[in-house]
Amino acid sequence: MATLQERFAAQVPELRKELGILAKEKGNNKIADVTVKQAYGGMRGIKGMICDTSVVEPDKGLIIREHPLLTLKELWPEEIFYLLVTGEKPTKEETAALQLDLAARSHIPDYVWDILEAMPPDSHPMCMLNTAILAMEKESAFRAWYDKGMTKSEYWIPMMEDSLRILGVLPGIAAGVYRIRYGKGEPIDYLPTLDWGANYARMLGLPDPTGDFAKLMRLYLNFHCDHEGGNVSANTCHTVGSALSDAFYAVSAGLNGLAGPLHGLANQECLDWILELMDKFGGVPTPEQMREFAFETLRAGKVIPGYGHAVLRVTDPRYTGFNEFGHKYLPNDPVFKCVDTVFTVVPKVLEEFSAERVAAGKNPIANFWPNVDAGSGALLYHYGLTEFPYYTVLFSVSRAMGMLSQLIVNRAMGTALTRPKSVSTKWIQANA
Ligand code: CMX
Repeated sequence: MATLQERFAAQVPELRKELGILAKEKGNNKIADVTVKQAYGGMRGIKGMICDTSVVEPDKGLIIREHPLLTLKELWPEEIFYLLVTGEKPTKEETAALQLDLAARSHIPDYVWDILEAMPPDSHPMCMLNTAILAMEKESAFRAWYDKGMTKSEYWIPMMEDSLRILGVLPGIAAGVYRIRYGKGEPIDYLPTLDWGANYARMLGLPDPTGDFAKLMRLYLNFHCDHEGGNVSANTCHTVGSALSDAFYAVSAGLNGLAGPLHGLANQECLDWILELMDKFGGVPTPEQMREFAFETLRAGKVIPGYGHAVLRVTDPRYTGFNEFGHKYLPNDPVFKCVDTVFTVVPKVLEEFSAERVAAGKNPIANFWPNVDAGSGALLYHYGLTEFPYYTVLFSVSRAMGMLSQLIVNRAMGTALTRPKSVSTKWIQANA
């Protein structure tokens, strides 16, 4: 049995050796060309950074350490974290040791509660979460070790410490944000005998007599864990971390990116859109009514939340996994039924709208299929988590695993300070 820290420590020398060989043998090989369109277009598709925890294949979706996501859906989130960091699935004993370690780090200091209580009552839950993480920066082991003096080869050790501390407190802080923001009563303590996902479900304080909500939370935390390195939150976290800012700074920064409506906030917007749709037609609308509503949204210049993706070109396997859960546990729920039917209507609408855009000289919509955010809200709503501005916080608790595992691996690899070269429009005019 090896703890996560011991297992990763054993891997680091080999990892560094491989990198040394790669740099020597392939250091000057080319991996990308960049067009002017890409430089203006959010650097879409440019290969210019490394992420070993996961990749997103346009035609397959998320692959974690060589495993397609849906083959991992039975894993609990803490097992996924172990896998993200080490590339190996933990044994039962290793999982139990990690659970104990997280529980031992789950105490939330009083000043965090004071800060959250003092925030304006209409603060966005994402702002509350990110503020709380940032407030705990004074605890950073990385900063303490750095101030005392450490070698570069040791960087990953306090980064691992900070990561485990953040993961230890995160479900409790996130659940506390829910309870404070929505007047649900005092925060609930972490139960060391429960796993990480079920703890989060329990600390939210929603009734769960069947244990199905805890199952959903484990799945939810599993599915949102990572999405390679270039998305806004991962990329932001990576860039901040590359300056050797500690994990509290880097994760809080990454999550501020997740709070954008084109990224994680789509999570809250999706259900809003579905409920508006149901409200307008007094229940589950017919496919024809959905089509009309979808076109109305598009003609008003808005996006249909939960559809499209910067990388994916197929239905997101995470949508498929949530859809399977819905069919198994809540097949007759009206909101779930509505989401399920939207899937049969919206891709066609987007395809037609894209053709109209192209005819009008605009760029096409690259992907008509649902992403992760299209399917999860209806499930949360069913179990009584009806405050959809909170949904991105759930996403954040999960995505912190991806960001933290990337930070640990990057510090072990000695990843360099991020500093791409920007050019001016005048330079493009003269040189491109
Ligand atoms: N509804 C309407 N228009 C859409 C669309 C949608 N669902 N998806 C893409 N488009 C539009 C874009 O807004 C863009 O229009 P402009 O050129 O006028 O700005 C055009 O189609 C081309 O975009 P694209 O190349 O297909 O996609 P991008 O890589 O630029 O954007 C994304 C990807 C996710 C931001 C976009 O599909 C979108 O806004 N979707 C809805 C919001 C959403 O679900 N976000 C969550 C994504 C998952 C996540 O990161 O968390």
